[in-house]
Amino acid sequence: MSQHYPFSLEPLPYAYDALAPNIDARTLEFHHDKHLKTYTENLNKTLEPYPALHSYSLEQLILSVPVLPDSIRTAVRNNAGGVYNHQLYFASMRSPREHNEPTGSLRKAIDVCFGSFDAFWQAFEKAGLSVFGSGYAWLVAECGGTHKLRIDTTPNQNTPLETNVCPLLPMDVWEHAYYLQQQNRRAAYIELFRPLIDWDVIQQRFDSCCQAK
Ligand code: MN3
Repeated sequence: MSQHYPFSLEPLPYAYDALAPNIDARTLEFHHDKHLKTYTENLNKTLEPYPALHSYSLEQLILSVPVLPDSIRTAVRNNAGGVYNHQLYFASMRSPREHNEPTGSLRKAIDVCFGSFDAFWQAFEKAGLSVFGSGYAWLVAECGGTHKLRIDTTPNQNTPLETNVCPLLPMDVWEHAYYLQQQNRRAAYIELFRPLIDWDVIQQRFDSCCQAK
């Protein structure tokens, strides 16, 4: 993600029906083509009168939120976060697989930090259910030498970048992520999210962000 203003709507990395039946095509189409598009357009509208910010990447904008002018701080947090979080979320999924679990160094870190993959998943599911209103559950890495993993939640479109950790896996638990298909059944959506996680991509994030910090 090395884009700058004007930000464009990044295409989905798969077809609308690629995640079916776990997430149906209509849900995915609305989520990407309406919700992400709106965040992208509103981010550009917010930044348009501020040429000094036009060279900033999404990450730089998010990290700059505390020092931005009052008049745009909330809009940048919501819309840069909205674009960043959704791009990461869509890129974290692939077609559903049975027995979908990570391997390699990420699996080892999960086993060390949570006890087992099942224990991790139970905690992640609980975090997703605990978000009041709209937000995300995250698997993040603390990259200060230990590669310690932990689960966080963020409200609205806030991102874990603000707390100086490496975001590995976002789970969008806004109602718009599941309402068309599941109505108010967030737990059903979370259970169906598990087979969709592209652990190869999450492993790559674990490798690269921990090297960079
Ligand atoms: Mn969303």
